[in-house]
Amino acid sequence: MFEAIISKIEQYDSIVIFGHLNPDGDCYGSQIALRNILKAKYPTKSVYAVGSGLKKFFDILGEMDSVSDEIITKSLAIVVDSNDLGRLEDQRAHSALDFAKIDHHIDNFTFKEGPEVIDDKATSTCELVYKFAKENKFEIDFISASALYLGMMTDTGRFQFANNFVQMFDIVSDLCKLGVDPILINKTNNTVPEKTLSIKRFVYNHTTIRNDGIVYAFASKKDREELGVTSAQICANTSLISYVINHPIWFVASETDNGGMQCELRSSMFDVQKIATHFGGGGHTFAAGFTVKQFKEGILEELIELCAKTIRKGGI
Ligand SMILES: [Mn+2]
Repeated sequence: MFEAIISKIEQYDSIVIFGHLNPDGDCYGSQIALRNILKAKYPTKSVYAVGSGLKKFFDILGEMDSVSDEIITKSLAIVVDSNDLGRLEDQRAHSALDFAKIDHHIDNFTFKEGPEVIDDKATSTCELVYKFAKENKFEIDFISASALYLGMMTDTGRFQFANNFVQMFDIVSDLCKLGVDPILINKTNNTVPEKTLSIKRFVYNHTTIRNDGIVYAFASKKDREELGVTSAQICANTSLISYVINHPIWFVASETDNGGMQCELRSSMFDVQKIATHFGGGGHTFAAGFTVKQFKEGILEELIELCAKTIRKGGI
C-alpha cells in the first residue's frame, strides 16, 4: 500500500511533514508519529514536522519544528490529513522538491504531484500512519503510539464513528499494548482554557432551532471581536448543538477576519460533504466544512436552503 511513498522517502535526506490549517488531534498526532517513526528507522535522515501543532500536548508528545525556507526547498514534503494543498498551514510546502501524501479525506483531486495513499474509509490519518509502520515493520515507540491514539480518538469522536469497529479497536488495543496511557491522553485533550466557557455560552445563546430540521449558530465578526476569539474557535463547537431529535443537520458558522465565512457542518444521516463541496470545502460524509473568501449577502440563507433541500429530498 505504501511502497511508492517508501521509495520516495528513501530518495531524500531531508523530509518535512506538513499538516492543515487549524491542526487537530489527527493532524498533529500523525505528524508527530510519522516524524518519530521515520527518525527511528532512518537515523541519518533529517525529519521535521511543521505547523502550530497542539500546544497542550507538547509536554508529553513533543513540539513542532522550525525549519528554514532553504531546507524545505531541498526536502521531500509529506502532506498528512489534508486533501487540499491550499489549506496547508505552512504554504512553504509548495516550494518543496518533491511530494507524497497520506490522508483519509475524500479525494478532491487537487493533489497529483507525488505518490499518495488515500483511504476515506479509514478512521483517521493516524490509522494510516499506523498501517504504514506495520506494513513496513517500522517500530512504533511509546510516544508515536500515544500520538496515534490521540488522532484516532479525536477523529472518531471518541471512538463513536468508524467503518470497521473491529479493526479500529484492534489497532487501539495494539497501541495500548505499546504503552499508551488513554487516561492521560484523554485528560490532556479534555483540558480547556477558561475562554471556552464564554464560547460555549455564546454558541448556546445564538442557536437557532428551525422547524425544517436544521439547527445552527452564527457569529458575526463583531460578535467574535467582543468575545476575543477566532472563527475556528467558534466553529469547533458543532457538538454543542448536535443530535437534536428530528434535526438531522446542524452547523456552526462564523464571519472570518478577512471578510469571509467559515462553517463546520454535521449530520446524523445526510451527506453534508456535498454541501461543503458546493461552497468549495470538503471533509467526510457526516462531518464537513468550508471557508468562503467573501461573506456575501444571502450566503447564510443559501446554506440553510441547501441543508433544508438535502433533508426534504433525503439527500442532495
Ligand atoms: Mn483527520
